[in-house]
Amino acid sequence: MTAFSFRVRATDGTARLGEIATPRGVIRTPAFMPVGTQATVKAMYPEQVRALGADIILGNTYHLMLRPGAERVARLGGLHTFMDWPHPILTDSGGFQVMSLASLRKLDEDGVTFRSHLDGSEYRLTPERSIEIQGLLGADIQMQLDECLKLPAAREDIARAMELSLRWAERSRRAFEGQPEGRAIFGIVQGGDQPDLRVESAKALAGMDFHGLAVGGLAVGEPQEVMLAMIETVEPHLPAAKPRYLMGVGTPDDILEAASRGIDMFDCVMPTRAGRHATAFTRFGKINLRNARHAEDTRPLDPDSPSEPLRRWSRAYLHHLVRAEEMLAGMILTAVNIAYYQELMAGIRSAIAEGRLAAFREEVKAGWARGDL
Ligand code: PRF
Repeated sequence: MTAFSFRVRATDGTARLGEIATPRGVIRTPAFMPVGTQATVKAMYPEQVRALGADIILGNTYHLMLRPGAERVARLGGLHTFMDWPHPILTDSGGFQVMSLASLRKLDEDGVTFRSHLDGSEYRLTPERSIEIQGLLGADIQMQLDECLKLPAAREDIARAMELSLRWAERSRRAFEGQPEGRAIFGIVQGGDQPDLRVESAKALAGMDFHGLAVGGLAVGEPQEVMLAMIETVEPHLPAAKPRYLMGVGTPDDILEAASRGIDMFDCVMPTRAGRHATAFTRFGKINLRNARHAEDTRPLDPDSPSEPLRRWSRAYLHHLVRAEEMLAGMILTAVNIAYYQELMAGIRSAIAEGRLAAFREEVKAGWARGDL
């Protein structure tokens, strides 16, 4: 059985090219993890997600604890078997989703009580229960329970949430003890838009023996420049030998900028959600296929893309599927967007390997700026 390990293969400025080894396979970093909230990357077969270039997907404690239930998934063989995705899975801890989806939330020192957004029934999540659930799901990479505030927020609230998250980090790390060899747990840096609180959080977590660290509490309402400034602030305090994950980010531009600043892992609903809402991400920027200008456009989204979904169908056909509300529209555009995100990550990785990330960044941005002619 392979142990969990991370190795940096090359650097370019603060950017890193690396490899995370897990018993279920290697994750090439910088990596983008498609989101599979409900034990499915919506509209995709698992083998498609894999073929489009994903090494790892994300699952959610919150959704799966409500339905079908973590104990049930465990009885059914664990999340990998249940959904038939044999490659690595990272699960989020649930705190963030409780704050954005659940109702009647009550947070205390020990954990959070909330009502399900599905049927109103009451649940409780503590650091120990979150890790127990992630263990029952069989997640390869598990996340500590944390408290993430939306921005803007008052400094005293940001400080309180960051300190609570540190105490939950210690409890989560302890609860993880005894899980099978090869699994990993990441701590989560909080601290909002306050540089000194970010540094305090990163330093404390760096001393806690996590397998990797995430930067949480960003892309929650602040401008991109604030997000990037916070990454620059914490980066020197994140252990260089461990993977760094920027949670819930982001747009292709966010990813390019954050990877340039030393982030190794990303996840976001953007490519999958946008795909179900008629938007395609391409080298020429975003294209809204609902727009009437595509009605008789025989060109594919990108004839030179290495990915079949961008080459195969005309824009006119995709426009028709969107207007007719056909399921295939969401299926094709989700594939297009996962392909584009993975193509971007592969481009970032090659550029770091060759020491030309700055030039790559300018080329990619020029393509987006050129627009879809
Ligand atoms: N914490 C957790 N999950 C998250 C976030 C966080 O801060 C974010 C913030 N962008 C997304 N997902 N646990």
